[in-house]
Amino acid sequence: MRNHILALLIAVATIVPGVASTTNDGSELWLRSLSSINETKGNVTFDRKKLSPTLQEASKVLNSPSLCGYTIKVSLKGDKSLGRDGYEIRTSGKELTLSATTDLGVLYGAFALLRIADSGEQIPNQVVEVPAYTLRILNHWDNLDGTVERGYAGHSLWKWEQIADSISPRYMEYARANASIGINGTVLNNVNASPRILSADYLDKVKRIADTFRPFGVRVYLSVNFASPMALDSLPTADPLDPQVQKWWKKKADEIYRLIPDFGGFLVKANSEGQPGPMDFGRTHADGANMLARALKPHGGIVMWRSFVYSPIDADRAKQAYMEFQPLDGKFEPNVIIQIKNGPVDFQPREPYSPLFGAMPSTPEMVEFQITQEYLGHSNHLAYLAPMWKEFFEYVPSTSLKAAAGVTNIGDNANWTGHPLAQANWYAFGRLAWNPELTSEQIASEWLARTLIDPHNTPAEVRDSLSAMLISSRETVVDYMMPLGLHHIFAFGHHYGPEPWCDVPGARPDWLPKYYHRADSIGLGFDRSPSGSNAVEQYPEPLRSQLADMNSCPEELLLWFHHVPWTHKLKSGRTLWDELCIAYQRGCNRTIEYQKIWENAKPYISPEIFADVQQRLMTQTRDAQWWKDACILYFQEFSRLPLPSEVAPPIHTLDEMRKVSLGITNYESPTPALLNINR
Ligand code: BDP
Repeated sequence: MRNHILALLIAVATIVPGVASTTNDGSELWLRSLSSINETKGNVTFDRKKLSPTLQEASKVLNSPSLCGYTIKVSLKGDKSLGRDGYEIRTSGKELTLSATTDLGVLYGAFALLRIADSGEQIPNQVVEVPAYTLRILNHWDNLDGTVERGYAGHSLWKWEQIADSISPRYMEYARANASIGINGTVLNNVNASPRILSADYLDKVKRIADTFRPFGVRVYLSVNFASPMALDSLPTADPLDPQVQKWWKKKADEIYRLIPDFGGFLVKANSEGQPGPMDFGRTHADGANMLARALKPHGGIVMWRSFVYSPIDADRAKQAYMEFQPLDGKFEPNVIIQIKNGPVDFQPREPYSPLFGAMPSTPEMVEFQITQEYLGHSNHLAYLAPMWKEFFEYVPSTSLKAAAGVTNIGDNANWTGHPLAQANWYAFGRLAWNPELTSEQIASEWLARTLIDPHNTPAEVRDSLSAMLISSRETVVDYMMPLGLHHIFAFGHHYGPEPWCDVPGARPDWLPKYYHRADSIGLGFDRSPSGSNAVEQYPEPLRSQLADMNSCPEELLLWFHHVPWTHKLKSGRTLWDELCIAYQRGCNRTIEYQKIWENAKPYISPEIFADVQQRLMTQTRDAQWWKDACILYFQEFSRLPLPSEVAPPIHTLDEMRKVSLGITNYESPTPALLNINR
C-alpha cells in the first residue's frame, strides 16, 4: 500500500498541465453543480401533483444541468424494504426511475443521482440504498457567545443575536449540504452546555432553525446541562429521582415539542470535566439518562448519553469509561443511546477502539467521531480522516451500532471548514454514516471530482496523486506527531504542538504528556499489559491476548499498550529507537511531497483555493519538522542512542523549543517551508 502511494506521489512530478483552472472559492462545497439549476428545465415527473417542500428540493436537484440529458420519473410507491430513508434507481438508457417510500427517500435518491453524475461516473442500471443507521448526526461544539470549542473555521454558524429577525441563507445551504450526504440530525450547541439554551428565548430561535432544516430532513437536537432546573428555575436540586426535577424536565420537553414537533432529543455530557450530572446527587448515569428519556419518550425523542468520563483517580484513564459504564448495561431506557468516542482516551491521531463497544450488549451504543481536527493539526494540517474511521470499523462491526455522530469542523468561514481540504472530512463522515462499507478511496475520489477539480478536464495522474495525498495524510500526521502508538504528548492546554517534557506543578497527572509516554532509560510507552494497568483485559479474546503480548501487538499501537525497551527489535529488524526516528522523518518527508503534488495540480485548481492550501501545506511542513525535532531530541535524552543514518539532524534545539511550545499563534515561521523541499 505504502509503495503504491509513493509511486503515485512521484508520478505526478512529471505531469505537464495544459487545461484552464476552474473557479471556486469552496463556499459551494460539493454542490457547485446546483448553482445554475434555475436556468435548466429537465424532464422530471412525479407521481403526485402537489409537491411537499422536500419534494420541491428533490425536484431542483433532479433538474440540475448534470442530469439534464435524462428523463426522470419519481415514484413514491417504492418497495417497503426501502424504509424511511432508502431509495431505488432504475436506469434504462436515458430513462431513470427513482422510487422511495417517503419524500425524504426521494430527496436522498436525487442527491445520489447528482453525486454519480458529478463524479463523472456512469449511472448503474440499478441502485438500491438503505442507510446503515437511522441516525446520522453532527455535533456542534458551538457556544452561545459565538465561539466554537475546538473549532478552527471562524465563529459559530449560528448567529443567535440575529435569528429573531433574520435567518441566514447559509442555514439552508448547510441543511442542503448535510442532506446531500445523508446526514439527518444536528446538535446545535456544545456538550459543555449552557443552561440558557433551554430558556424560552433560545427555544424560539431553535424553532426557527428547525423550520429551516425541516425540508431537508435534518432534525434538530440540543446538548443540555444536567443542572438546568437549578440554573434556569432555581430548583434546589437536579437530582433525577426528585419528583420536582422530573416534572421540570417533562414540562420542558412538552414546551420544546409544542414549538418543534419533530425535535430529535438531548445530548448529555454529565459528570465529566466539571459538568454537572446525576452523580452529584448520589445517582448513576442510568438514573440521569432514564429521567430525561422518560420526559422525551411520549414525543418520540431520544437521549444520547456520553461515556466520555475520567477522573484523577489511580485507574488508567483509558480504562475509566468502561469501568463506569459497563456495569450499567441493561439499565437504560430503550430511548437512551450511549455515545462513545471511537477510542478510549480522546480523539488522538491513532487510538485503539474503545473497549466499551460491544461490552454492553443490552444497551444501544453509538460512535462519536471527531471531524474537527483538535488533535490533528487543527485547520492548518491536511488530515483526511476517512482512513481513521474505516480503521475503527475494522474492529467494531458497523452493525453493532445504532448511530454515528461526528463533532463538526464547520464554522462561519466562507469555505465552511477553514482548511479547504477539510471539507472532505465533513463529506466523508456523512458518506460513512450512511454506508460504512464505502472505501476511503471512493469517498476521496468523489469529493475531489465534485469539489476541487473538474473530473473531465483533469489528467488522471493529477487526480490520482491528489487522492493518494488525501489517503496517506492521516498516517503522515501520525508519523510526525505520535507514531507507534504514542499519544497525548501535546503542549499543555492547546493540543497543537508537542511538549513531551511538559511539567506543570500541581496539574492533574493525566493532563500531562509524561503520564502517557512514560519515557525512561529503559524504554518508551504505557504498559497496559497484565504487568501494567491491564487495560487489555477490557478487550475480548482473542484480541486481548494479541494486545497483551509485545510481540503480537499491532506495531501501530505498540506504545499504547507496552513499555518497550529502546533496543527491542521490531518486525523490520530495526530497534524501537531507530523505527521511531524513521517514522518522524517519513512524516516530514511526506509533507514536503504534498507541497510538490499541490504545485503540480495548480493549473486545475481555483487560484484562491490553491494559494490557501499552499500556505497551509507550508505551515504543516514547518510544524512536522518541529514535532520531529522536539520528540526525537527529547526522547534521545532517555535512549542515549544516535540517530539512524536515514534521519536528518534536527534544525531546532531542545532549549529553543522548550521556550516556545509550538502553538498556532506563538510561533512565527522564520523559514518558508518550501525552501526545505530539496533537503
Ligand atoms: C476533549 C476536548 C474538550 C471537550 C471534551 C469532550 O478537549 O474541549 O469538551 O473533549 O468531548 O477532546 O467533552
